[in-house]
Amino acid sequence: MSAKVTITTFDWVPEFAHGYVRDIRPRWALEEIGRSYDIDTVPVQEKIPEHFARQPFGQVPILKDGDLSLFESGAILLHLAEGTPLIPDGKEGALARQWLIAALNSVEPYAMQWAIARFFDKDEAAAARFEKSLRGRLSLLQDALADRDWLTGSSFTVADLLMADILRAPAANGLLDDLPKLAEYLERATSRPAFTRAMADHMAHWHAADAKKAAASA
Ligand SMILES: N[C@@H](CCC(=O)N[C@@H](CS)C(=O)NCC(=O)O)C(=O)O
Repeated sequence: MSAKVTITTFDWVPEFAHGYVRDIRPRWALEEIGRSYDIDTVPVQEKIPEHFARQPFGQVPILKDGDLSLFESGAILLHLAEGTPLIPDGKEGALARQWLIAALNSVEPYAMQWAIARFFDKDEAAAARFEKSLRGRLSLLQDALADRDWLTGSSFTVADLLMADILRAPAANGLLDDLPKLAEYLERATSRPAFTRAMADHMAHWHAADAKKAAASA
């Protein structure tokens, strides 16, 4: 029986970030493997030294597992998934690690530069340029997936969890509309009960944070 772990996330984020803060990744993984967890928070508005001591860039998520404190959602996912069906044995496990790194290194940067230009900088010309390169990446990803259900073959792995999470924002903005196989892949991943539970808890956290903020300023 594994010990309970703690995910650290922010104490509040603006509404546009609800659903997308990366604590959803360890939440989802923990739901998949049936491990319970606690949530604690760090202040988002005035970041504290204790936060930077655990996450040098002042970001979330951070995981605490016994006396181990880990940052980087990819490293956290690998840590949680090792020894569970999220990383199968042998060759398929190597492929799962490969695809997890591909998600982080070969897909997420394209999604991030598009999201930053479009939603943070509101720079339409840059957003259009980055959207074009993101669409190119997504199309290649769909080709690579071919007719498989999951990236490594027939079983859902930690790589699918991460890749699907990265695809959610582009999909919500229509970028998968002309990529039906990738859209079906995302739907397959996010219709898993573990994702539904993780997302419900993630959203409940932000709604409680909003209510607390409103009460404090009343
Ligand atoms: N590469 C990091 C990125 C973490 C990240 O961007 N976290 C966002 C929330 S989803 C954050 O903390 N943003 C606040 C900031 O960068 O100051 C990871 O995957 O853990």
